[in-house]
Amino acid sequence: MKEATFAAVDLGASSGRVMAGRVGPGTLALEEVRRFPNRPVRVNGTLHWDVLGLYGNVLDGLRSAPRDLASVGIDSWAVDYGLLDANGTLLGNPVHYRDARTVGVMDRVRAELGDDLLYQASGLQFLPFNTIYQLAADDLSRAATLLLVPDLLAYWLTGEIGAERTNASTTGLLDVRTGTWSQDLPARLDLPAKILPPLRDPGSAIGALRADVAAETGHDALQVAAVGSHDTASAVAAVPATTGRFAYISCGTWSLVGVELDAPVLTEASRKANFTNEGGVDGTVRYLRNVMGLWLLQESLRAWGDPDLPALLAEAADVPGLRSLVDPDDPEFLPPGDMPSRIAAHCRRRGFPEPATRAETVRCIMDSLALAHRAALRQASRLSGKEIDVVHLVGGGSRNDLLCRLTADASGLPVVAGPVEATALGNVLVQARAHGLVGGLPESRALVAATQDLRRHTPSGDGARWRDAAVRLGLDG
Ligand code: LFR
Repeated sequence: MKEATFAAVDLGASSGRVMAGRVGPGTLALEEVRRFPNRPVRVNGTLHWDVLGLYGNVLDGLRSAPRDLASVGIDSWAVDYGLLDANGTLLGNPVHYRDARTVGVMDRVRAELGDDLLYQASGLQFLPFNTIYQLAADDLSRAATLLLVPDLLAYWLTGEIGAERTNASTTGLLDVRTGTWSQDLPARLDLPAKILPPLRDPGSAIGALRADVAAETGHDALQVAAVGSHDTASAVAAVPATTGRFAYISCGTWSLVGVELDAPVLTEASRKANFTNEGGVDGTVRYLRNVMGLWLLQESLRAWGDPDLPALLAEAADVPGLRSLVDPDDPEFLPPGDMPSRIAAHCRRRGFPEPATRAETVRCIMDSLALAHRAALRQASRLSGKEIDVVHLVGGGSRNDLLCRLTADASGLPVVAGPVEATALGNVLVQARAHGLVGGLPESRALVAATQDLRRHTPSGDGARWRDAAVRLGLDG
């Protein structure tokens, strides 16, 4: 086989897509087959994912995909799951990680078990929505199997049950040293360990489409492949790095800011800085921190009735910078709601002028994200000992020139923006590797660098202004 086409199902928090990726020597070309919104639905006060709607869109996407697919891989956001009963039937709609059911749960678990024990066991940053805390808030009495979202869709497609490792690493229940389910944590929390399915690695085969699914989609005997099913793992696999001394920002609803390592960092300083050791493709460690990301902008746009974004960003670029600032990672910004009002109140509280216009609010978000990127990059380097020469900003945020430029200015590092569809590319590349069409991570990344549109942003050299702003905001001087 010299060239082949693979389908990537990539589900983000606000939209999903089915892409067809053609891979061969010197070739890596993505084509969008289907794009669809992913709208959470509040039912009886609980925020859910419409997982059947998503699955229906996956089937529609496969139906429209080229006939000659070599395999299909699925990735999505992390941590969320469906529970199956003993007959394999889904018990209720998966709950959205931004739902309020976990309020107070993480603090209770941390008080009970202690931060050190939790961090040494899983290496995971403390986020209130990690699967472990969601499970502690859930009713598991009828649960026989837990499936993370991509594993649930793969189960519906193939009938096969399993847990892909990169996504399993975001649950808080995977042992960071052994890469297997923790024996200790479920017992300590009274969680039934039997619901955790066997683990599988990116690049392994999951199984062929069930006969009824094959008939419905017109893909006879199509293989479903395990990929880095955590979207961030796939995105990092497709970072177009040409040197080892790189950092990445996978920028969409979240900004995942960090470096790739061979081994986890489990020091007290790392725990206190809330850095995570998530599992990457090929046993790498994604050492990173979640920064609230474009969520702040997305929710603001929603509150404003979805005005024209490019026009607003152009206006924001002309607003004087570094006046109104927020700490984007303040937990008050996590739940859905009226973001512009929260931002204004946060500025007031912190002694910064309130943004008076939409453009000023957008500028506040962009400056604040750039400062949070700066802080996370500096800490990632300091805590891991890894030197950084270049920052690769991938994902939807790489389209946002203003944010890329400000991130370069704030960090004092060159920012290479793109590819926009890094996640789908990483998904496709892991499948292509399993077919021998491309080599390991360095070769995959070189192929991305050689074939995709990238834009370089050079820092302007006004580091002192950014340092002062970081100090004023209390974000790492
Ligand atoms: C990004 C992401 C992050 C994860 C967050 C919640 O899409 O997967 O890596 O922390 O969503 O699942």
